[in-house]
Amino acid sequence: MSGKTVFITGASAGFGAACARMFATEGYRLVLTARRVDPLLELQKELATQSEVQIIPLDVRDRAAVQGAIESLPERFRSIDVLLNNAGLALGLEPAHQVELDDWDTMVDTNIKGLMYCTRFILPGMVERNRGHIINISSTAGAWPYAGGNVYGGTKAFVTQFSRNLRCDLLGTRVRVSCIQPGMAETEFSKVRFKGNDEQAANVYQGTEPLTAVDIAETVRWVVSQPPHVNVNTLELMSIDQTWGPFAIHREQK
Ligand code: NDP
Ligand code: 8X3
Repeated sequence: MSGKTVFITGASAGFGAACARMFATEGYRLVLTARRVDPLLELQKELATQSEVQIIPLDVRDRAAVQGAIESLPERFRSIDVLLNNAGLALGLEPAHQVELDDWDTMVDTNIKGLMYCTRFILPGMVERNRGHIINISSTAGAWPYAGGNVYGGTKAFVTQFSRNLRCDLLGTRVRVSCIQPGMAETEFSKVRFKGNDEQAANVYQGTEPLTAVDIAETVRWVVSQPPHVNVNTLELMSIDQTWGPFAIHREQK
């Protein structure tokens, strides 16, 4: 056992669940959080022989709940070594003038404000102990624009820049901050984006070999296992089947 503790948001599916399995193999104690309890219970059962697992039903948009969850952690889980800020979602792919405003609110509240709350309530302990690692899951959508990416990409650009700014604030401490920017990966992400439309979700990956949640977990493993003086700032990865497009140009028909 490493004796270390990781706190993962969005551990009920996708990257978060794969990272929970990866951290279990590294001997971490796990604090697994998400809104859905059943998948967390299943994961706790699956990993019980490997790790001590504390599960917390948590909606990261609820500031008081985030504070309460962190402040009431059992003693053995209180000293958090790694915070994996992973919970997040995209909703819709409509152009900005047609989008559901509630979807924009949900993405901002989850991807930006939820990540802010978890960071703000966990970071003081890391600074006090003069050790810790915050790993923020951003996206290629935060670095590169695409049609319909409007607020989702904006929230991920926040995550990337917030990560860099945290590093500036933490200079002189041994607290590390890393930002991972994956491209297209097959998880529940597209099912959520297209609100349960399985066919639309499957079309995103059709004919490609997308990144997997395990690919992201292995990336996180590499990032956390660097020597303590090495801070991986930003790391972008994509499937071999994805790359950048050319500029889009509108031409009037003559
Ligand atoms: P999934 O939909 O598979 O998992 C998302 C996780 O976030 C779930 O565990 C979900 O749990 C949790 N979550 C969503 N809303 C909340 C909330 N309000 N409070 C707490 N937990 C919440 O998607 P991914 O694993 O693919 O996504 C993980 C992260 O990676 C996200 O931030 C996403 O934006 C990012 N990302 C994904 C990419 C992809 O192509 N898949 C590429 C780049 C980045 P529950 O519903 O139980 O609350
Ligand atoms: C998820 C990747 O390209 O669907 O962040 O925005 S993308």
